[in-house]
Amino acid sequence: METYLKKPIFFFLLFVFYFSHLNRNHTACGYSQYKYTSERYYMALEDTDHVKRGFQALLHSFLENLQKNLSTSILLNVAANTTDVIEIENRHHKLTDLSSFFQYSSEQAALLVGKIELCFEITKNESESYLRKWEEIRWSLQPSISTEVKALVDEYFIEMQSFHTMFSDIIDDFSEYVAHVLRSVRDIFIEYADIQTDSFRRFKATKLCYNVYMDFLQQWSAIIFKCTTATDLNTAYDVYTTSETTSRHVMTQLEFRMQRLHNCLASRDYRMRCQFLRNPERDLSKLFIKLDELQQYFDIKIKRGRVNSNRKRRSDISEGRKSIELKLKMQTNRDHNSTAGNENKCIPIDFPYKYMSTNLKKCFDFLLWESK
Ligand SMILES: *[C@@H]1O[C@H](CO)[C@@H](O)[C@H](O)[C@H]1NC(C)=O
Ligand SMILES: *[C@@H]1O[C@H](CO)[C@@H](O)[C@H](O)[C@H]1NC(C)=O
Ligand SMILES: *[C@@H]1O[C@H](CO)[C@@H](O)[C@H](O)[C@H]1NC(C)=O
Ligand SMILES: *[C@@H]1O[C@H](CO)[C@@H](O)[C@H](O)[C@H]1NC(C)=O
Ligand SMILES: CC(=O)N[C@H]1CO[C@H](CO)[C@@H](O)[C@@H]1O
Repeated sequence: METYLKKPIFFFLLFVFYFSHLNRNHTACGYSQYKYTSERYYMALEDTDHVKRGFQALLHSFLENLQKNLSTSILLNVAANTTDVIEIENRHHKLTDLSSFFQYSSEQAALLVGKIELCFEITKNESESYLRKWEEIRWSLQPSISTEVKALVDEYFIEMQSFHTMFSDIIDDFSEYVAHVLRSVRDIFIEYADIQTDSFRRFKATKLCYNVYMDFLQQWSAIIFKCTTATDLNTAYDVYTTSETTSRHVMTQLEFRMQRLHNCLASRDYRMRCQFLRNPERDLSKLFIKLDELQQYFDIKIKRGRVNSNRKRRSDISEGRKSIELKLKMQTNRDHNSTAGNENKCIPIDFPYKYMSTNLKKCFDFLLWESK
């Protein structure tokens, strides 16, 4: 072939190679041959995110809607030209809408807890599956590969295992906290919805009573809602989002390491390409730092600044001290009767009867109530 033809052909081949390379599914640093992290993991993240955004949107405009739906002055204007029957029906709907809202929100909180717990479990399993993949590679090594390299692969594996243990512990702590917060939101909302349904059964449906009761519910719904969704819920969203970001990063890094191991063992040049195996601690140090940061973030967010200044190094982690400490802390938090104990401080005892004006009390069949 003429030399003047060779050059374009060379560039053409380079071009083809480059674009065929681009068109592959890339996951880690552009040269992933296999997708190591499962679709299931990414789908779980997406799905959870979707439900989380839905839940946030649902709660987002509650206070405005409450104002709109239960404002008696707006209803009075509308009602000026309607019959009493229509008007009362209208108000009846507003009140059932309100309790439906709390019931639905409670269900959504429960759904979100389920999604988040599953997502965290899949995350842990995904991390564990990297250990299995590493072992598979270890067992399928060619006999020609030296025992020295095999030993290095084993040592690296031990470091990965230690990373996995630490990562799983942190995920467990995050999961416990987020689930705890969301479950208490679920419990308060459903209790409040039940109280409304129950009260409504004893309600005397007159025009005046509707007005007084709607004012009452508008005021208390705002109080109870704000109390339930205050700092803890926002912290829980934050904790979840942060752990999700870190988890994505961890998966990319693990994937990268699998690919690198694969490449190094497939090449004949171990000395060059398997360098990273020689010092697993250093090679994984950035990932361990990432976990440390995550743990610190968690301590600051949850323990509200009461941070143990001596950051725990890995030597401690293998003893599992940190996670036991955290679990104990969470257990003591939860021990005050989780379903109806400290969480439901947002709904006062003997609500609503005790908090009603004398006028409003007259609107209920309160003989039934007092005998309760
Ligand atoms: C990977 O590539 C295949 C085939 O080209 C495609 O069907 C699939 O959706 C891709 N997956 C991702 C995550 O891009
Ligand atoms: C307000 O009314 C709308 C329409 O009836 C309903 O969809 C919504 O859930 C209500 N919101 C509240 C907070 O009552
Ligand atoms: C995670 O792994 C455990 C143990 O291997 C298994 O029992 C569980 O079903 C897995 N969870 C999910 C969601 O795949
Ligand atoms: C917790 O609830 C149980 C019943 O569910 C009750 O027997 C116990 O006294 C409660 N403990 C506290 C501290 O309220
Ligand atoms: C019940 C009542 O007052 N209905 C009136 C509502 O307003 C229309 C005119 O806008 C009247 O025709 C109705 O009689």
